[in-house]
Amino acid sequence: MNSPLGRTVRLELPAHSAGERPHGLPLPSVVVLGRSNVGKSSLLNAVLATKVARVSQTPGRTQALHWYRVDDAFHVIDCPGYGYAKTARESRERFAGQIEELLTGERGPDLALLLVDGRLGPQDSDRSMALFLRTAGIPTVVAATKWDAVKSSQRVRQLRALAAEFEDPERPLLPVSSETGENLPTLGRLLKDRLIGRTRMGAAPAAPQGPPEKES
Ligand SMILES: Nc1nc2c(ncn2[C@@H]2O[C@H](COP(=O)(O)OP(=O)(O)OP(=O)(O)O)[C@@H](O)[C@H]2O)c(=O)[nH]1
Ligand SMILES: [Mg+2]
Repeated sequence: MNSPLGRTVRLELPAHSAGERPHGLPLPSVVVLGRSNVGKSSLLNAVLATKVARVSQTPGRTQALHWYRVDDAFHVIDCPGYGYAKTARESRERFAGQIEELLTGERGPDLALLLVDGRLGPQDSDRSMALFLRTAGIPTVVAATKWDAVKSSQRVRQLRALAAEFEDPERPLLPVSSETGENLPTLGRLLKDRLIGRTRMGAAPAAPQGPPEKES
């Protein structure tokens, strides 16, 4: 593996219940969040130059919080997606509970990578998640995925619409493609810079509402 994020990666824990996390001293962590099928697992594989995470055309592929250990230096947590109404209600509620516990529990992640679909306009569930992360005090990087599938004639307008909704001076937004590798080295460096040697500062207590479960 040869990536800007690290050299070795292994799945340390598929967590199936709230509060379940790897044993031992906690490492810095980045949580990967976004709607089902937005490309979370694909991006994780691409940015780590590996194939550890399972990918599927069918939404609802990732069915647990997958804790990946990178270089024994930090964790990347690949989450089940939100917003897919066909996932069984029980699973949706369990995933939402697990993610909420992760984001608002005692040791929350140091960084969130929020993925939004670069082909679509801002979605309500993504707005809710962006707000949730802000309220929980979790520094966030936003990536607009599947940028290869956005026509060049539409890119400027599309990026403007997403930036207006999700970007601010402390929250960069980067269009990326796991297919072509566009902007992945930049994203990898951005994540690593923000993750290594930093701890979560001044996180607010519990957020006022749970993370989004499905599209309204
Ligand atoms: N064109 C294009 N397709 C992509 C890209 N990234 C992912 N995909 C496709 O999107 C689909 C979903 O990818 P996943 O990585 O499994 O998505 P996910 O967000 O992990 O999905 P869940 O685990 O179900 O929440 C797959 O068919 C991928 O091949 C990309 O950069 N460009
Ligand atoms: Mg996945």
